[in-house]
Amino acid sequence: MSSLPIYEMLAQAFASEGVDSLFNLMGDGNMHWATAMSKIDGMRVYHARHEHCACGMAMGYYSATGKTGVASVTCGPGVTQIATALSTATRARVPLVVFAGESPINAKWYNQQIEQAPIVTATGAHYVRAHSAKLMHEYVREACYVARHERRPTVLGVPYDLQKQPHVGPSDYKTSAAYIPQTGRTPPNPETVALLVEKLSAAQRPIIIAGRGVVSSGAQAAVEELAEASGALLATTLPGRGMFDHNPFSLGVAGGFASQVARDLFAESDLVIAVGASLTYYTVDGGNLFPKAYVAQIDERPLGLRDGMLAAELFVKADAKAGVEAVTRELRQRGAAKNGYRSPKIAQRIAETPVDSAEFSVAPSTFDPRHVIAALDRAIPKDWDMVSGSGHQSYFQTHMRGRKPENFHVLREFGAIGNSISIAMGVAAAKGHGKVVLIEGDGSLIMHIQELETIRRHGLRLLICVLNDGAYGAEIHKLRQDGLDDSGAIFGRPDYESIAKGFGLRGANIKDLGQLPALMKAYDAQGTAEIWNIPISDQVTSPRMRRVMVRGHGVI
Ligand SMILES: Cc1ncc(C[n+]2csc(CCOP(=O)(O)OP(=O)(O)O)c2C)c(N)n1
Ligand SMILES: [Mg+2]
Repeated sequence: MSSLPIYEMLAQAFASEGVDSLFNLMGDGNMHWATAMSKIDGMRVYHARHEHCACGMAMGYYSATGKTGVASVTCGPGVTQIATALSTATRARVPLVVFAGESPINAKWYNQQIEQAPIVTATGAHYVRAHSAKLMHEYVREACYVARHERRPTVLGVPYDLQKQPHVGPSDYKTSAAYIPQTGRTPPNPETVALLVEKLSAAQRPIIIAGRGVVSSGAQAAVEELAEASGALLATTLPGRGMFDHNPFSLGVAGGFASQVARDLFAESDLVIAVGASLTYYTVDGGNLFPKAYVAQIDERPLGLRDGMLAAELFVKADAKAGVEAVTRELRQRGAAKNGYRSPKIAQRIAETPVDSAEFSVAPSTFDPRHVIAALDRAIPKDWDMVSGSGHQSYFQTHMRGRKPENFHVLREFGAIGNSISIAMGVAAAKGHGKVVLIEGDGSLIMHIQELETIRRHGLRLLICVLNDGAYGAEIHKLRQDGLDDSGAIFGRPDYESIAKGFGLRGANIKDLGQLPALMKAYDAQGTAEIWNIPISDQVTSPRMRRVMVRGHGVI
């Protein structure tokens, strides 16, 4: 038995879970616990300026390390602030634990009282209502277990008067890891493998789309081998971006962000096999990407109905590596390898077709965003971590090349702008090497600009490149198309050089893309975060936006 206050014991339980970083904003409900956390040996505590950003940092930490992110907010207004972050984490299946207080259970009245559970569960997150002093260990374990095992954000609500009472249970804590089933790789059912091999043998133009499941299962080489044996072209989901950039038969990303040549080749495909990819609305471009293809999926968690559509017609339920290797084995046993969709002509087409060759008139002193991305791709070393921002500009950065998906951080499933600065901060905190770039829109960045202060105070090192069209680009293009006044979405280009400097960081307004290599050297040579403010044209629309404009609807 221990006589520690409960908040101390709770902090020790989190430390036993292997937590080494906490992203926090204090109030009545969490300040005792957060302070106890900060006294634990080796614990790094980051204090953000907005609760949403504390959660965003924890999500970035997860994206960079694969470990559960831990954030903390106070009760009441601290919890209402994080509805967007929780929804984002739910959609992106991010294991996240948020320690929130709860209003005191023994008070007759408390101004910050609100029913937290419905707010949290409405986002899809799990809520643990920790009201029994005896069960505190169980609560922490449940929160960590659900976050990790279900890849779902979880909020732990502990009334703050209860936190100050002495802990009455046993002092030893059994971690959630002991409760997580270790089942090893799921092998495929040989019957479904045989069905898929039949389809693959008959296909003339197969394409394999690899998703995040391929990365987590270490199946990249196995997927390339299957593609070669079956004559399939290769593509990835957006989070899998860059996986096969070295392969001459790689089309880059599938979906609404696909290049022109990828779209053309997908349009003629007769078989698409998704591996470790859940075939979201975005990956299949709302059903428009491969209308002629028979679709099969190899996945641990096959979903028949995905985003309102039939995801696939044949499902091989398996770990990506085990499933793909079984299909390749069976295919080889059945006969010789075939060329399928592969030929020197196709490789040449892939290599030579520009991503998008549409022409626009670009106003003086602004840049074509496609040229900006090409210049950034040359200036930023390939091994850097890259965080993808939101808005219309995010299309362009998708086409940077030769960067591994392990270093690519994109958590945009909920479609909320304003998240990426804190996600990038979490990546920078976890990596600690300063080789992190956030490419972001001007409107998204300013939504949580206060976090530049957090960056400065904690000495976080990252490079922020703003593709600044002086507007909510996503909105102006749609409004213009519909013949409406766009002025409500135009703000003028913020002077991010001065903003950065005002927060004690470095900044540069880019006048010439030729400056970038020298600026890169200067960034490397010092220890402070930096913003490059790059004025882009508000006339250049992405192919994705142009299609949305033609169809007159769509999700962007
Ligand atoms: C929280 C939230 N508010 C509003 C929107 C609507 N929205 C989508 S894109 C966008 C514009 C983002 O502007 P910016 O970051 O400058 O990127 P751009 O589209 O200009 O490239 C807005 C306001 C949203 N998706 N999320
Ligand atoms: Mg903008």
